[in-house]
Amino acid sequence: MEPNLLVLGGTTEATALCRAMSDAGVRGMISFAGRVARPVRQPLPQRVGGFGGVAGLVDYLRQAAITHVVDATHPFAAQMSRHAIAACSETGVPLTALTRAPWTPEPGDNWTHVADIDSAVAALDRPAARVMLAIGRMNLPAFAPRPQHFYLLRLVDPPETPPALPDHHIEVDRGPFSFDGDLALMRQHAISLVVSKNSGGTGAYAKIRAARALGLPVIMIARPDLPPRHEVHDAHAVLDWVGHASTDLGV
Ligand code: 3Y8
Ligand code: NAP
Repeated sequence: MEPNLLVLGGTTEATALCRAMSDAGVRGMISFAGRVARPVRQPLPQRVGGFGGVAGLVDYLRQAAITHVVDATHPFAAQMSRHAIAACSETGVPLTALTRAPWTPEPGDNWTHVADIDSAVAALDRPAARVMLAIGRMNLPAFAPRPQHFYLLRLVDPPETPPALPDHHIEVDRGPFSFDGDLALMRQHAISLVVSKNSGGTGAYAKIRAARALGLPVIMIARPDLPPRHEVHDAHAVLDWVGHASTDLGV
């Protein structure tokens, strides 16, 4: 049976993998949660929406005759990653994660490492600052107890309801972002502090480089812990893995 991959997408790396699979003639489907209005078009067939928990994903793997799962979701998409581990363990479908290393501070960086979103909120218990809060939409409600700051928010889609942050400016934009763009944006809003997820990769890194150039402190949120799983770090390694995993399975 020829490979038939399910790529759990939503990242730059997932898009690059879909391009590599299309070029190599490897069959598969990319999947999105449906978090934003228009996910970027991909060179593979795509599905949008949750599977319905682990059981739903198990059913999908069987019904779609998936031979391999590639978890190319964002490092903060921890629930999807846990579900993929559980469903592949239950069905015996091989799983690999296409991940990117966390960012590490470079000379000139002024980072405060925090464990999670709530620790970032605790770290904002300080006199009013001008904060670039570029962590997307989903975690914004957690910052309501820190109304003293001005917030520069960057969202993929305009919010249905205004965020509960009295002093904010919303930038509607989707990455990957550029150093020049983020430098200009941070100067335009006289940003004095950046809050960021340690997403890794290149698409969200512009604000970190811009903060370094401007000598700004960064509150860096560590990514959630995940159970151990097979991991690779680029699209070619995925295609190699599919070859080996297929031979092992005799598919
Ligand atoms: C729906 C699918 C590609 C993928 C591009 C990457 C890079 C640009 C940078 C900042 C940080 C943030 C956010 C971010 C980046 C890439 C990548 C990445 C960060 C899209 C996309 C989907 C999402 C979901 C969205 C979250 C949000 C997070 C915005 C597509 C554009 C902040 C993460 O409004 C919402 O509900 C947004 C939700 C999850 C985090 C959050 O909590 O709000 N990503 N982002 C995916 C789905 O439905 O399954 O349209 O392309 C993808 C990308 N966003 O193909 O080139 O690889 O990470 N995404 C973070 O890192 O902090 C923006 O503003 O500086
Ligand atoms: P999450 O919290 O880990 O997952 C919550 C639920 O959303 C999952 O249980 C699943 O629903 C559904 N889901 C998540 N990713 C999916 C996918 N690729 N395909 C189908 N269903 C998916 O996920 P999240 O953090 O909300 O991330 C959602 C999407 O945005 C993912 O594609 C992720 O890669 C992307 N993204 C997230 C972040 C971030 O900061 N979290 C950043 C950049 C991109 P069911 O249980 O019903 O199956």
